[in-house]
Amino acid sequence: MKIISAEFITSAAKQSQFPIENFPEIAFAGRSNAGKSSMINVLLNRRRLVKTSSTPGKTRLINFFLINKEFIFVDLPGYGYANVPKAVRIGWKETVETYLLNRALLKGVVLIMDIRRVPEKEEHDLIGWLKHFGIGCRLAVSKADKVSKSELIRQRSRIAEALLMEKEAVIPFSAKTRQGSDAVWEWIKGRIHGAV
Ligand SMILES: Nc1nc2c(ncn2[C@@H]2O[C@H](COP(=O)(O)OP(=O)(O)O)[C@@H](O)[C@H]2O)c(=O)[nH]1
Ligand SMILES: [Mg+2]
Repeated sequence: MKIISAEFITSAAKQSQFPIENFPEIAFAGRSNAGKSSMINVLLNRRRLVKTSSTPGKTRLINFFLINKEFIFVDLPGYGYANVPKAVRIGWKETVETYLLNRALLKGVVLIMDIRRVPEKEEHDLIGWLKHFGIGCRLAVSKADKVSKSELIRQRSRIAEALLMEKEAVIPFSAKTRQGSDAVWEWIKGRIHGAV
């Protein structure tokens, strides 16, 4: 995908703050620190369009970016944050669910999780929930550069199995080596152009 322009539109904490722009949207979801912002930067060939953080749980807002004046990337706040008061956690969950549930422009969700982890309640819940509402979802397992080739194969199968998915549907990804970025783009392009 040739990126001609990528610009920050707005941050939103609630529905009334969602942008009025009318373009298909692709959202990036996952635990805080999973590598969502890093993936968006890699996909867009921008080093720092989206701030990445070594402090988990910093992003509390939904950030919208207009790409090629054609479609929108949505950086969702991460779930599964440690050291955050319960009330704040519930607020974030509400923000994300409001977005996922009400945004007719949403064409698909890239779910990102660290390849070294195993799916937990949050991933199971989100996948079940997206399925229930008929929102297309693709799983990318991030930080693939952090594991050996054999560990990558093992973890990919393990994660796919836990989520009752074909392992081919799980995309190994690395923001460091750009592994998987073509595969993620292929899926995104299909969603934007209306394929199922
Ligand atoms: N080695 C490696 N580190 C990564 C990768 N993706 C993200 N990181 C690091 O993981 C941390 C969290 O990344 P970030 O994109 O901010 O995660 P987010 O909270 O999901 O948006 C940062 O320190 C990143 O540099 C990756 O593919 N490989
Ligand atoms: Mg982030």
